[in-house]
Amino acid sequence: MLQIGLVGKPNAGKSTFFSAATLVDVKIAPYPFTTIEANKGVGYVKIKCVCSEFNVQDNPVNSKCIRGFRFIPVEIIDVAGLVPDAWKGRGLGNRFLDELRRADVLIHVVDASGGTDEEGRKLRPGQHDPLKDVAFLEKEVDMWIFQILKKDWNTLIKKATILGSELSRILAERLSGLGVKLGHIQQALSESGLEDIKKARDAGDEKILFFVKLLRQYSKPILIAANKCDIPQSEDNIKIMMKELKGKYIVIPTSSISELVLRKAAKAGLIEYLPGESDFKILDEKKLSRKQIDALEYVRENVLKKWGSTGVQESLNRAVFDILETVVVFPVENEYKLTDHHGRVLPDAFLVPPGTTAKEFAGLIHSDLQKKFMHAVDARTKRKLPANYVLKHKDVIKIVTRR
Ligand SMILES: Nc1nc2c(ncn2[C@@H]2O[C@H](COP(=O)(O)OP(=O)(O)O)[C@@H](O)[C@H]2O)c(=O)[nH]1
Ligand SMILES: [Mg+2]
Repeated sequence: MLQIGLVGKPNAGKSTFFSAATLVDVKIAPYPFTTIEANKGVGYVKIKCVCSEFNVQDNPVNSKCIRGFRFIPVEIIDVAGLVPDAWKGRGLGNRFLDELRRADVLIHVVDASGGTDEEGRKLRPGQHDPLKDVAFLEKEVDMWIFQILKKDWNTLIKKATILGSELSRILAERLSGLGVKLGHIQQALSESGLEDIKKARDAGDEKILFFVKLLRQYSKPILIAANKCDIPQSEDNIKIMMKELKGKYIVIPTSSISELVLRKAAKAGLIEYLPGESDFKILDEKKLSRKQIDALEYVRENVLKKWGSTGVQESLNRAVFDILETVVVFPVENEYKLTDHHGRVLPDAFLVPPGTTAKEFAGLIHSDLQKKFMHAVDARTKRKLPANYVLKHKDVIKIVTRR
């Protein structure tokens, strides 16, 4: 499953974001190092489902369809707070960084109110510059990769020279545990001018670090959730962050706590609310206390009306669809009825990396499907698609195999 890592300093709101996104209760407390074990859970990205386009009633199996929106599962990990110099092992740093190995994309939860210092200690809102947190996190992840590479750099170069193999392959082998792909390494090597083994051999720390920065951008891309947008002091900070980080980061104003309040109320049947929506409806006012109504109204006025949504769903969606450019594919066995062999309509929605071909997709479902692959069929046009057809977002396809 595609994995999203939540990162940031203590008390930025990672666990609250995690609880909201997964609606799993985890310990939420106002002091550092509350979360020692990284929490893993299932959250969802949300798309407009194809059921309405085909005008069918679907029977989702691997995902959920609510009011025409398909919610597709992703794995979310809540990593305990990063403190400065975590890469040197400070504050259980390495352990936390290790938790990010498998992450495809990171959501950096930043306290946009400026109400926590760099170690996560409480301050009055407005006392800390959240832009500093962005730079700090970049540095931590960069130094983490750098120290791993630096330690073995000469050995790796020698190995590439002796074996006569490409440096990128040797590096990919070394970094495979970090979830760094060969393509990312090739791209970063070429952009840092280290493709040439002689240049790589002579590279100093600065040059290696430059390569590492590029590598981090490709292999662990980051989206910024400017959290606590419900606090008044956040407004100016968010404007500054958006301006300063423009072109470099996607910044999403977020109020994790508001999303948690709304999801809990919706789960309890008190309100009608779908994640990502810009409003909610109170179902039965009599069941709510004055305090609960006030809290909900506060969220409506200070978050939903002001920012458009709580930002939690948008953060997940944009990380998956805008940063990773993930494509959703609906496989079916009957291209007319859009069913699987049990007769279920549009049962599954798969998240696949951009550039995935029809035959590769068959392999993601089952290795046997790939072996016996003949062609695919586009359920919209009923046309045959060749093995090397590159899947498009929301394709509905049937895989045809040899007997
Ligand atoms: N006002 C406000 N407070 C929040 C928000 N998200 C989290 N918090 C509070 O910030 C504190 C730390 O949250 P937590 O999720 O434990 O942070 P973590 O250490 O990053 O996991 C708690 O007191 C939360 O209630 C938010 O969106 N708005
Ligand atoms: Mg936490």
